[in-house]
Amino acid sequence: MSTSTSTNQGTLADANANARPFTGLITRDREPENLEFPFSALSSWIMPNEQFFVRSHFPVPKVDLQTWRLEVEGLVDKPVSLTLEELRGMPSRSVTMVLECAGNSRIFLNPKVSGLQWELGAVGNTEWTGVPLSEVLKKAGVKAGAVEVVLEGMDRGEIKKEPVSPGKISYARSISLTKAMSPEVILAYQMNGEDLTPAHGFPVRAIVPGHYGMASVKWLNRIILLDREFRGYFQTTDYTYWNKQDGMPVQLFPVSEIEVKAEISRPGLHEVVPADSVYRMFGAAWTGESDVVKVEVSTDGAKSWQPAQLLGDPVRYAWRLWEYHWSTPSQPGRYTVMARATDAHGNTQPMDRDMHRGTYVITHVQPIDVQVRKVNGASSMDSYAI
Ligand SMILES: Nc1nc2c(c(=O)[nH]1)N[C@H]1C(S)=C(S)[C@@H](COP(=O)(O)O)O[C@H]1N2
Ligand SMILES: [Mo]
Repeated sequence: MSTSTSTNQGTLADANANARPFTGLITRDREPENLEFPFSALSSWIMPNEQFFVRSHFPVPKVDLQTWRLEVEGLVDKPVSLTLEELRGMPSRSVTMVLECAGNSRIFLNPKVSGLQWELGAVGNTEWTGVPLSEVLKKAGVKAGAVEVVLEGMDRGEIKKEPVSPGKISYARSISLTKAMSPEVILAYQMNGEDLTPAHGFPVRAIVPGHYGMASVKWLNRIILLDREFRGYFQTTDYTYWNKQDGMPVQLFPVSEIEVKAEISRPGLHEVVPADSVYRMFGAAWTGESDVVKVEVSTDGAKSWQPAQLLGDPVRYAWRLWEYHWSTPSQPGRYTVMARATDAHGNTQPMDRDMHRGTYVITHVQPIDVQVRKVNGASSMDSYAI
């Protein structure tokens, strides 16, 4: 069972010819190391491994492959314990997906909220290879009554900032059994054809396409089947949002599915754009269990919207690159550009922030302020970089 990713995205290797040079990841936190991709350096549909952002709550755990096992337990017919060799010997598949941290774009929240101050680069799109989680669950035999699958990582630590954790805890998240049995959910040991690096979860991580990054548990070594909702720290205290449903009082839900969003790579925040020229705007757009069908761009502060061109083919769970040729104004000054995406379910990004989402799922339309300037000697062709 192998899915092809050889769509015509491959020919977009130089998709962002006017990308800023990649000069390294931005450090958002040192201990543990949290690194952001400078989004204006986006230059290809598939992100190179060394450009992929890192989001870790605890230090990278030490792994001894002699003793490492992946355990499957809980509501199963027989608990399973796999060595890395056994897991890698099982039928595998590859999935290209966008992995976005639920806190990505947090700098756009006003008033400021606590949490890592991500700009646009806590997101990436790569090809992951591994064993479908469903195959591993079938080996163990799922008992009737199981509804959730807990994914636990080897990393441990104490959260000392409010809300504090009850001492040392491990990183764990759950997904529904239905999602766990879907073919796209894999236990990945490779990223773009190379073994996972320690920062990205060596030797094995979960890959949960369509869900925010927190579901894709790194350093995975235990899977537990439950007949009820999992109530772990990262499922109840952190990574939650308030929502009203079916006339019920507001309730707290775990953040889960990705919502539709477009981001602008070029121009970057505060970039100087030549006046009276044609500037190629470029970016990426993605959504959860659907496909992006439209990206629109506004260069006049959301008064009017023009269609951008979607590049390549749609690939479910991956991002879609887009471009728009902007005829820049002759009047120098500060301008705001925006992009908004719509998916096949008819969801469009909202203009305003929904306060119920707290510090996560930041998908309202994000204004990028640029400086339009007369550039000496620049003809419109100079800035027309494709
Ligand atoms: N074990 C473990 N898995 C984890 C995390 C973590 O701290 N520990 N962080 C999660 C979050 S919040 C995100 S956004 C992604 C980031 O994956 P990356 O570091 O490979 O980009 O990993 C997820 N998986
Ligand atoms: Mo995240």
